[in-house]
Amino acid sequence: MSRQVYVNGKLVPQAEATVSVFDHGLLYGDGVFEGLRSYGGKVFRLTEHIDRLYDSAKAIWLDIPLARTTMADAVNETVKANGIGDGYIRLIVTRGAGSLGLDPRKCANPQVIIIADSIALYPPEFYEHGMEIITSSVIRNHPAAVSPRIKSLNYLNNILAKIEGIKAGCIEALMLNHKGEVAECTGDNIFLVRKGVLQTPPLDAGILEGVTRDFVIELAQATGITVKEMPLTKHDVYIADECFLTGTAAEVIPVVRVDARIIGDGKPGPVTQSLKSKFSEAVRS
Ligand code: PXG
Repeated sequence: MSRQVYVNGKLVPQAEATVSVFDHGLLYGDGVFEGLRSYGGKVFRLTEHIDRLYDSAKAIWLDIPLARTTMADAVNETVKANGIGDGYIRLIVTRGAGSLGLDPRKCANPQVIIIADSIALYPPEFYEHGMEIITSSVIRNHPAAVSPRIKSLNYLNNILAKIEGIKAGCIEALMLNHKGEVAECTGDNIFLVRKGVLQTPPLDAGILEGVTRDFVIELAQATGITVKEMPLTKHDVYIADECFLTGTAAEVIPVVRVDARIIGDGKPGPVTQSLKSKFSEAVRS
């Protein structure tokens, strides 16, 4: 289906939604993005996603040429123009067209692009029975390089980890940080359950602060579950009673095998199942 895509203030048919081959987003991955979801036409946690986009942009010295409220309106307008109920929104800001050469001063006009489309879901059996992941040999970005807190257009590190997962027959892969601690998966945050306590790596483990992660922490706390943001190792993963991942695309997805080890009893556990259904109810209400 042909989409109306927002490009720099205008909705245009997707065939006309183009960027220059001199755009530094293409030439160097110089830009930032967000992936959002809408449920029944309403964008989930829009403010949080927009705030993260502007934080990412600030960290790379990219001035987004729109006020946050205008950006939020543009997202809503794009969702509406495409008649999207349950869907996926990709928000991209590139450095814009410049010359061949890194110098961002040559890029006068950042490009703002918003795509609203239907969402490709993970196979339902993963949600029902849980999925398998492996630990990738590719470590998450060192925090002193491109900070993992920035959702930049440089995703190659994560893509390499994902390819390793795919080669091993898994659709997600766990990434460790430069200290060998558990960071996150290539496009999802990770949670463990151990003796009734929900554990997840802290932000300084070098992870993206997932909007879904924050929401699941709130949901768990509201239910009286103790949540600990703590450094975790692969050992903690292997001995966990339960494991699940969170992300905009994945929502809450159980993990039952990691590096060929069975997690808990090999089935999605009770805490995971409860948070998963609470999540579904909350986003759809
Ligand atoms: N870690 C990383 C590295 C991510 O890229 C998450 C965690 C989860 O964050 P949110 O805010 O979504 O809960 C992400 C998000 C895609 C896609 O198209 C990827 C993400 C989100 C949406 C779509 O692959 N990654």
